[in-house]
Parts: sequence; C-alpha cells; structure tokens
Amino acid sequence: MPRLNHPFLPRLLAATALGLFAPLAPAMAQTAPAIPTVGQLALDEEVPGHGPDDPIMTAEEFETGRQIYFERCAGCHGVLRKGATGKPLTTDITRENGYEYLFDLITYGSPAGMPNWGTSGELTDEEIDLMARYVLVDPPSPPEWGMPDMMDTWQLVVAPEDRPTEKMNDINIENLMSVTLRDSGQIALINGDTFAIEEIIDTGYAVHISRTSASGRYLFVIGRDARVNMIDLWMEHPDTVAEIKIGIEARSVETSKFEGWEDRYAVAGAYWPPQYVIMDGETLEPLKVVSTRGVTYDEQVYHPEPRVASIVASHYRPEFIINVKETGKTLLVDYSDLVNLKTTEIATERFLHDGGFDASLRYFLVAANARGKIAVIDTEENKLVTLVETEGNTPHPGRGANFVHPTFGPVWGTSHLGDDTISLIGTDPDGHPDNAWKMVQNFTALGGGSLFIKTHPNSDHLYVDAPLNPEPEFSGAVGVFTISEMTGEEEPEYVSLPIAELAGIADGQPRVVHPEFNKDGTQVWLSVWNAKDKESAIVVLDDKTLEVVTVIKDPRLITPTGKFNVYNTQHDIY
Ligand code: DHE
Repeated sequence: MPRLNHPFLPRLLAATALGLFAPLAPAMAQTAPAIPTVGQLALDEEVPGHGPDDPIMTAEEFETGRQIYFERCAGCHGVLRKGATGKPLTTDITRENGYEYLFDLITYGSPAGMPNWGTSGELTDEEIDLMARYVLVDPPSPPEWGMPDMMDTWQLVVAPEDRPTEKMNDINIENLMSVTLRDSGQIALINGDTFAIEEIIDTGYAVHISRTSASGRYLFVIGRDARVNMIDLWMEHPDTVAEIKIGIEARSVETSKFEGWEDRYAVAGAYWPPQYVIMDGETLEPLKVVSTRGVTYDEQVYHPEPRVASIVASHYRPEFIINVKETGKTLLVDYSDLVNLKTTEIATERFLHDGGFDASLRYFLVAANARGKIAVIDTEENKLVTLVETEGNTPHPGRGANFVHPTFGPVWGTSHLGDDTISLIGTDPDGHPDNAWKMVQNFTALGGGSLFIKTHPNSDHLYVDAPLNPEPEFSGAVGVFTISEMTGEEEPEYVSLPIAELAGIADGQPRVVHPEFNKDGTQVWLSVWNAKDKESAIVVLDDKTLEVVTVIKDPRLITPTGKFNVYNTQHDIY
C-alpha cells in the first residue's frame, strides 16, 4: 500500500473538510448548480450551441473559457473532457457536482493532483467563476487539421542546400542545453561549458520539449500549439531552418535514429486532432498523417480523442514507438516504407504518458500513469514484456533514470505525481533474471507532486524533484540519493537541497523542476521556475560535491522548465 505522504496530509484533511475530495464527500457531490441557467432565464441566444441546462454565459465569456481551458486544463482532462491524467469533465458529471463544487475544486485543487489554481494565484476569482460555468457547458469540438492545413503552415526557412557544410560556430554543441522558456514561447540555447546564453529562439506557444537528431546537428522543438521548429546547430548563430504546425495541440517530437536512417525523418504526435505526422528530417515537409482514433485496447469501444503522448525512436529497427494515451496502445511504426506502412499495435494500458529506454536501449518503459502501471516493450522482439504495477500513486518518470543498484543490478526508476514513492524496476534479464521486470524496491523522497527523476552513467547520485507539491519547502527543493549507499534492505536516506533558496529569489514561490546533466555527467542543472512576471533561474550543481557551481539568471530566462542536453538527448542517456 502506498503511504499517504506527509506534505499532502494537511491538504487532504482541509480538502475533505471543504468537501473537495469527492469519494469522501458524497453529499457535496450532489450539490445543484447555484447559478442561473439559460432555460431559467430563456436567454438562449447568449451561448453558441448550448442547451437549457447551461449556465448563462455570453459568447465572449465562452471564448475566454475556451482559451483558458486550452491553456490550463486540456492537457490533463482532454479537449473533449473525457478524462485521462485528470478526471472526466463531461457535463453529466460536472452538472451533478454543481457550480459551487467546481468553483472550490478549481480554487483549492485536490490531493489527487488537481492544481490549486485559485490559492496559487494563477487564476483570479473571476476567472474561476468563468471556468466553473464553462465546464457546465458542453465542450466545443475543435476543427480537424489535415495535410492542406499543414502545407499552409510549412516554412522552409533555409533550404538544405543553403545550409552550412560544416559547423560555423565555436560552440561545443554537444554540451549545449536547450531550455524550455515555457511562457514566452521560446527556447534558450545555453552553453554548458561557459553558462552563457548563446541564443533565444522563438518557438511554439508554451513550448514543451526538445529532441536532438541522430547526428546531433539538428534540434527539434514542439510547442503546445503543435508548432515544430527545426534548429540547425551548425549555423554561426543557431536558428530555425524549417517549421510547421502539425495540429492544434501537441506534446511530442522525435527523429529517426536507426542505423542508415539517421536524420531521415522527424515525427510529431498531436493531442488534437489525435494523429501523428511523419515529416522529412531535413525540411519538415509533411509526408504522412495517421489518425490514432479507434477503439480502446481493453473495453474495445470507440474513443474520439486518443492523444499521442511520448514518442521515441527505436535503435533496433527503423521504427518510431508511439504511445496512444486514451486507447492504451503502443504503436511500433515502421518508417522504412511510408506507402506500405507497417505498424505493430501492442495492447499496453490506458492513459500512456511519458517514458524512456533502459540502459541497453532495447527495452522501452512507459507509464500508464492514471492506471499506476509501467508497460515494458521489447523493441527488438516487438512485443510487450510485461506490465509492472508501481507502489506509488500516478507514476511520472519523464524518461526515467537508469543506474546499477548495488543489490539489484541494473534498474530503471520512476517517481510519482500523487505521493512520495520512488519505484525501481530491474532491467537486466540476462545478468539478473530474478529481478528483471519486477519492482525490486520502493522508497520515499521529498513528497508528492514529483515530475522528474534523473541520474547519469558517470554519477553516483539520483535526483528527484517535487515541483507540484503544495508546500514550498518541498516544491523548492531537490532530493538527492547516493546510489552506492543503497542496499536491498533499508530505505535509502536522501539529502534535501533548497535549490530555490540557493538561487536567491525573494519574490514568488518558484518550483524546482527537471534535473538534467551536462554531457560528462559532472554537473546537474535544475530549473527554478517562477511566475512569468517574476525572476526565475537555473541552478547548476557540482554532482560530486553538491555545491553550487553557478546560478544562471537573466531577464530573458522567463519560466524555464525542461532542459535538454544535446549529447545526452541524442544518445538517450538518462
Ligand atoms: Fe509535460 C514530457 C504531456 C505538463 C514539462 N509531457 C511530456 C511528454 C508528454 C507530456 C506526453 C512526453 C513527450 C515525449 O517524450 O515525447 N505535460 C504533458 C501534459 O499533458 C501535461 C500533464 C499537461 C499540459 O497541459 O501540458 C504536461 N509538462 C507539463 C508541465 O506543466 C511541465 C512541468 C512544464 C512545462 O514546460 O510545460 C512539463 N513535460 C515536461 C518536460 C518533459 C515533458 C520537461 C520532457 C521530460 C524529459 O526529460 O524528456
């Protein structure tokens, strides 16, 4: 049984008292909407496409609600609100819960992972009122986005023949960090040797992740608005050489890495419309659009919005490994013949989210986070090895962490969003067959609300963040375990480093997120992610001494979150 971790306990009690935790407060769940409905006031011309039970909303309010929902809510609850990481918000459910319940839930959040949008100051009372009414109205269905729309947005800024034939800058590009500047829709390219910001490049809205091409020359960045930027790191000033919008909402991008196919194709996965797109790896010209709509793997019923979550490129075959969230399917898409496209469809588990390879790069481990499971895929044999149930609540590994445990041998680890558990899974079927694909150890770190866990082959440390923990003491810190001191019997101890404090930021409540190593694995970078209008920073630690090497601050570093070392990302080292 997972322990309920201490930072959430006071909140759980508070939330229960307020009737926010639905399973503990059934009476509250019956609260009727306390606001006037269209039917009561007969003002049905006010809202587009509404019914008599809808709350009063002007068309302008509806549009604002649509925008806020897209920016803040759709990622977890889905565009059609059918639920995934977040609970379903279809009107049969929201109307049963009622306006006041929704208002309180948006304001205070819940121990199950719903952020406290009101008390954190991210939404005003007026916006919360609007959103509580908005989710009482049926969701609008956004338009489709097919090949003609993509072609309209495709821009070949610098054609391959006009690009440099050799590296034109003196940057050690293998040690560059591509840093997501979430709320400015940009990335910063920061020199890992000098810590200087080399470039700030405009990318998509609320930019999400960066991935490096197999050759290490190109960087691919995707925004939540599904805009893909392809950046040439050989240019005197690295910049975008091609871009395209592959949908309306997206999170993942990757490039072909199998021998003989390096840099040949790029692929991006969309949340809306639910589809993936294979593009030319040198120009981003869209070549193949494949819808992921279909039936769920278990109940075998149609789902209109099976979103594409993580994508990785196989090292064993010319294939992309594409995880479809709502249907619970992992697709192994053979890109060697785009006309006669062969796909191996593996039934894994629903609500697939993020994941990464084991150290051998043969096995891919992906979290079905709302079901508390990790699916293990053998990318050589193209089959599901097993599903491992973790002991924590809502595993969220990022790409996970690979290291050699003194007792259990090679393991891959994940932390959890819903509590403080770290789970380790054995990954060495040849050398340690008894431990392979079993959860060999669980122990606890800082607290719930963890998103990422990281180590490096040259490091003896395992870093675990907790940016979504409601307590600043935990969300502003990172927990560090010493791998060589771990044993099979005792719960390992960790040190908690107050990174936000070390960054010397007085204003706001910055969250410390996403540990990422430099190329050599000697330094670890942590983002100190503050509000858009407040100072943020990146703290660089010496991995051996855990002393601060430097604190990178710059007015251009707006809301830094993910960081991607070019070399480590290129070679899937984590
Ligand atoms: Fe992420 C990875 C989806 C919120 C930072 N995020 C991913 C991946 C997916 C995803 C599917 C895997 C991509 C891959 O490997 O191909 N993220 C989502 C969401 O749906 C969610 C929950 C809500 C949303 O509205 O987007 C969400 N993510 C966030 C954030 O709020 C984070 C913390 C800050 C930010 O920048 O937006 C955030 N997500 C990240 C990062 C990664 C990521 C840094 C890459 C981790 C890695 O090391 O590879």
